[in-house]
Amino acid sequence: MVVANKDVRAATGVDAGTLRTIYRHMLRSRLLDERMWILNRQGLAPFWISGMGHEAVQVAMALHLRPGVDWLAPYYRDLSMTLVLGITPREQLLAALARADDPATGGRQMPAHFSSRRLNIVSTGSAVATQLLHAAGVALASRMRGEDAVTVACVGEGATSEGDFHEAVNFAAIHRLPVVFLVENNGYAISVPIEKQMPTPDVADRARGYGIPGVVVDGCDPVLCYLRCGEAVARARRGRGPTIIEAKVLRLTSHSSDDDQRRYRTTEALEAERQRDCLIAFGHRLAGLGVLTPSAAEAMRVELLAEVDQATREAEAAPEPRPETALLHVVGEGAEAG
Ligand SMILES: Cc1ncc(C[n+]2csc(CCOP(=O)(O)OP(=O)(O)O)c2C)c(N)n1
Ligand SMILES: [Mg+2]
Repeated sequence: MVVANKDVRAATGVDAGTLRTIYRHMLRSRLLDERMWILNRQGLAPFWISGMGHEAVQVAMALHLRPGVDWLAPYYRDLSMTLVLGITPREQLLAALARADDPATGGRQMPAHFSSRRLNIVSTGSAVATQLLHAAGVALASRMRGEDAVTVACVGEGATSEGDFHEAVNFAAIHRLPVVFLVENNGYAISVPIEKQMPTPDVADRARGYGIPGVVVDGCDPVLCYLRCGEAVARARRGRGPTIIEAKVLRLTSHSSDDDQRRYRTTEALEAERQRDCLIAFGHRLAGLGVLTPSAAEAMRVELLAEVDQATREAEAAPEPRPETALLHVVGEGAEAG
């Protein structure tokens, strides 16, 4: 069954081509994410922290940004966002495998600490929520330069308990800065469930305290995410100030490759989440809409897996940094010379 684009738009609010693009980006990210876990378990990647279950909202948000013009202050789960903006699978793998050719830091940063000068993706530290302050500063700089760039800053719900979150949102709200705060709420901060993190179920409620909109969206529904993110980005671009978007997402993996969530979540709860996997659900939905047949989706998977395979081969073959460069860019340019 193939349906007319106007019917797809009437049913979803989004055209068929965009729906296919969203699915493709989600699938690409999932396949690369799975590869990172394999490389970690093979002892080749020292660490991995996954975006599985977060893909829908990340892709939806990133598609509203102009790569290299708008700004992203990501956090460690934002593999999908950074892929959409243009960090290639090869570059992602060079970073994860700590290769010298990693364009971000020459293999010196922890895996999943994404950055790209070329794409305006701000280098991130490991202290959670600090990226929000960077984002407020970047947005202020864009305003002072008279540019119409929008900055998106991403954070987990647990990290919104940090003072940095409140300081960044307060400052951005006072100055009506062109920034969107995307809270990716997966219900856990490592092993701490949200009810032990905050006294209210929705982070978005906190927006009211700063006089800005707070929007809750089903982070497993890429269509709703695409619409709500588009509104928030447009609002920021028009000079109307920040929005907090809270996407209720799933954490389909343990916190990181160093964690085992079976020690603090029941088998039933984990199975229930797997049943709600945004990628699988979206695939079924697109098939039902007549936008993407299962065989077309399978062909897409084969093609994208070939890309990930090729990128893996190239990254594995790439040289490691030379030992004599160990201090370069770490404690100052040329510091190793004495
Ligand atoms: C300031 C600070 N405190 C603690 C940590 C250790 N830590 C790393 S990730 C994390 C959990 C964050 O949870 P959340 O914000 O919900 O993001 P998620 O990992 O669930 O996406 C913690 C406590 C840290 N990196 N920085
Ligand atoms: Mg969380």
